[in-house]
Amino acid sequence: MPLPDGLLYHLPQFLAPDAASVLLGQLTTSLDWQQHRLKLFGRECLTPRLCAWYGDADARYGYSGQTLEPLPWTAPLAALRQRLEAELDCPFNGMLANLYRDGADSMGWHSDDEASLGPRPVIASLSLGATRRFVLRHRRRRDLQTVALTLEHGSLLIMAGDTQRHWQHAVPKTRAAVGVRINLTFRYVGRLRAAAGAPVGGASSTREPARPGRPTLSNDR
Ligand SMILES: [Mn+2]
Repeated sequence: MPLPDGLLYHLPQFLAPDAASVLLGQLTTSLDWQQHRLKLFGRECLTPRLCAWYGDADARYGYSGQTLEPLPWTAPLAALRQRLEAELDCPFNGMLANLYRDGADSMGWHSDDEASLGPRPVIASLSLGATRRFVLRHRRRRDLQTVALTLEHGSLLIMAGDTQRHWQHAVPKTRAAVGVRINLTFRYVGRLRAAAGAPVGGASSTREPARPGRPTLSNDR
């Protein structure tokens, strides 16, 4: 779908409803859900959602001042990763999961722009459970309206290109009575040295030649 300065794909029926429901049940009970502490303006608070980080052994993920050690892929997560890599022709080595318990759980405005993700990350985001609003706003251009999507059970949203550089996204709270939503965001994170400040991507890095046919998605390092 069109997004100035960005690249968004929305596949509403990536998983059939039955398969999505099976996965929702499995992941709600089997993932190692944690409520992380965040430092905001010097104050420690608990995130208004539960999180879990899974990935390859070297896929440490630093964000908001903490480093997450990956838990090993579970069978359903490994199968999803494999399908996404094959269909998108793009590598993923980690998955940040978020669990929104009800409408009071949310995600504030942010971009996934950590250096370890590289300059133009491809983030594949699978939604399971309750439908929530997902909103994007341009970081600088006030002439562009906020873009709102409803992310339904079994849908896949892909953020690519310059989306993280130019846009922020959020999952606002809602007063509607909504149940649990799980969101799986597959990513590619660079090695820890990269997270510590070494350049990732860009002109200085060695890049594999892009494979033909999919010029727009590139987590290649
Ligand atoms: Mn995000």
